[in-house]
Amino acid sequence: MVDVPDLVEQARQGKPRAVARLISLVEGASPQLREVMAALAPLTGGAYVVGLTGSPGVGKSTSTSALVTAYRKIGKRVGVLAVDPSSPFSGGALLGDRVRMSDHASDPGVYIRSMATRGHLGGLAWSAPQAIRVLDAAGCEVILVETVGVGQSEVEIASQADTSVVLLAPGMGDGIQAAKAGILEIGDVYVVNKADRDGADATVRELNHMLGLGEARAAGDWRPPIVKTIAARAQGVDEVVEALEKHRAWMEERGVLAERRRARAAHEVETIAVTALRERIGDLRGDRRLGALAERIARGELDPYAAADELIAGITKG
Ligand SMILES: Nc1nc2c(ncn2[C@@H]2O[C@H](COP(=O)(O)OP(=O)(O)OP(=O)(O)O)[C@@H](O)[C@H]2O)c(=O)[nH]1
Ligand SMILES: [Mg+2]
Repeated sequence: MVDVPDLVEQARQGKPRAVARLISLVEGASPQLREVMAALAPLTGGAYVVGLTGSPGVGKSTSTSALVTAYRKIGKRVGVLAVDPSSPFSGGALLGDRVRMSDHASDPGVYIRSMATRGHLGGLAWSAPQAIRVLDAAGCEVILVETVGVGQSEVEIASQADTSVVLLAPGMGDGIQAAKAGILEIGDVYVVNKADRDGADATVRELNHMLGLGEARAAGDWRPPIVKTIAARAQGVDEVVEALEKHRAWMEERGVLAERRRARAAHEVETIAVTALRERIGDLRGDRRLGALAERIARGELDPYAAADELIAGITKG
């Protein structure tokens, strides 16, 4: 058993080991999470959460690392969460992340963590927001969340940020791939990285067209900017920070930030509740109650809807 109040206090002071420990509790879906989250709740709300998403290899980690440097320059405490849908120990991508991120390894103002789910039922959609809460409570003023823009839950995580950044690179039909993956709709800021390669301007044009950025918008609507970067040389990164700050200011002026955070909280609750329900229903397999209901359905005495209602009523009673 973990001494939760002590661990939370240490995390609040920004002690990396305590933060790591708390995120491990999230990853492992620890039964002590209820206590942890209750203790963290009053400490949260200070962080600005930025999601970065895009196809594999587009330069998310390189950009994240460059953004960390940029935010450190202006004195912000930064948290990074690299969300990996598979195991954190397989695949070269994360190894690459570690190498690049090691630039910041000795900086106490930066906390970097990659996270996987180890097959928990709720998956990343369940765990990522809770890991973000840990970093928020630990005093990170900016939290950068890197997710690969493939798969529904990764896109979902990215779309739950305060500001979502969608990265593309020239060539490879990246724009079309992004559109297929459903990440084109979620961008508040678009980045065309690898601008040192041929075709960056064509990608910007293509993106402009796909997003309908040429079309008229209502006055005061957010018009997602497209920023060209060479993340590997930290070029254009200050412009990305500028675009992020503009979006944040725009959201604050219009109450959009508060609205997004409420929507995020609602989504979080829903995910936790649905996961808990699914777990309880899963536990019922082979259970007498479910068996009895199935028996009545098979005999034509009961329809499956009525049975499902009865089942839900039964498991939510306690
Ligand atoms: N030419 C060029 N290469 C870049 C640039 N930015 C990143 N790269 C390279 O692109 C490769 C992939 O970069 P990453 O930052 O690991 O990309 P990622 O999107 O995080 O990749 P995954 O996490 O595997 O999806 C690396 O070899 C980088 O060095 C750039 O601006 N120009
Ligand atoms: Mg990466």
